[in-house]
Amino acid sequence: MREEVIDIYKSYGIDVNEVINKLKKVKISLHCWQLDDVTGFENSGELTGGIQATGSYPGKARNFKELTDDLDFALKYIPGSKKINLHACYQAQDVVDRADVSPHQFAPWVDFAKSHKVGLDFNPTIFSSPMLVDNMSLSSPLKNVRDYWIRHCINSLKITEYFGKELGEKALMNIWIPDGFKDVPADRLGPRKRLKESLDLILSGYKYDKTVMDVAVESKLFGIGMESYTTGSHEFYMNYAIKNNILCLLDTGHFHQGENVADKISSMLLFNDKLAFHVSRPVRWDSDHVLKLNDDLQDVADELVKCDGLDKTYIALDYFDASINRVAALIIGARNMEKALLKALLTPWILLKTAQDEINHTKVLALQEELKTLPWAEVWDEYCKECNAKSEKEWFEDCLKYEKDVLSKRG
Ligand code: RNT
Ligand code: ZN
Repeated sequence: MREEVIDIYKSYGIDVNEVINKLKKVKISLHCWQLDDVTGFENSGELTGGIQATGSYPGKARNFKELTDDLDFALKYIPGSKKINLHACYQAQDVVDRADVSPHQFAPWVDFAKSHKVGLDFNPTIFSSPMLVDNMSLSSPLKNVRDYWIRHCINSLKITEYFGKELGEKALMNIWIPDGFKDVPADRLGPRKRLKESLDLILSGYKYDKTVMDVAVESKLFGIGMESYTTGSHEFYMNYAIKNNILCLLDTGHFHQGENVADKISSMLLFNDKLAFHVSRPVRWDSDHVLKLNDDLQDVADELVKCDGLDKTYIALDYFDASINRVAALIIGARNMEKALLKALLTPWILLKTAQDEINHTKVLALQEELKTLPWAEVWDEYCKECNAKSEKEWFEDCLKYEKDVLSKRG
């Protein structure tokens, strides 16, 4: 990096090296499910309901070995601190029914995490299952269906706690359910009452160690086949989370088009000690496209930094594009998240806030635009170099070689 770059940022009161060191500590949780279109290892079948991935690019990971090979490759090209986000359908040995998952099935993942010096997060898998009856799980009118998923979630708490203890790094367990209705429901309250009771039973069903893990609940506005109502709406979970001292998870693809998810961060952090994120890119609907370094992503990163939220937030990626090289997709999205955070950390928020409080909105606008042409890309290259992750020019070449040597040989 040129000395001049350091001086330019210094003139705005920003210490570039301090920024780089800060960014190195921010954890990004990489979702394992981008590498196999959310298939998991229970059987090789496709998704059967609740969630969808589209595309048929060759080379998808088909088992634990292939998926961890891909992760092993991807991790080298993503700078900064990383975690791996797992789903319960990624049992790595002695596969059991989902209701019966235990730490044993995930022990190989802990070994992988230890050898790669990454943390782990966990999600009960409440989709693609015959026990999802009429698109309903924890809010189903059928008691046996609710009980099945309650058991699955309680066992998932134990697995998450095991991750946190084994790795000495807090693990997040996030609950997302697809429950909802295609058409206008006759009863909106009933399913939500049942979801509330199910969540209460999960949280009282196992007293997990809060020093090693957190629990979050993730809302959704609508889904394909659930266009008119989702039981787990944002209002439902926002209230449930604060009342029960767990975390609310905001998936950036789960709100109205045009709704600014970044704007929610300041409000959420005023009333919650912690917050969780799934960073995704919606295209017309919750389509889970690969993260681009666009204004929406930048807004989220900016707010996290401005609100002093980096230490209070779990950041996980959540997208699954099966139409392109899946390893490249993981690397591109993760690097873009890191770039957005870097740009946010390189911004002199004090100057901007001061101008706003001095009621000088012209200066705010002028400064906001001026900052856009600062040489952040040089700082990015330096950051990648210090993290031993390759530069923008280099990583893709390696990825193409990996595709040729490894991915293309998969049947
Ligand atoms: C689905 C949710 C959920 C999933 C993952 C696989 O709309 O975003 O987070 O993407 O659990
Ligand atoms: Zn999500």
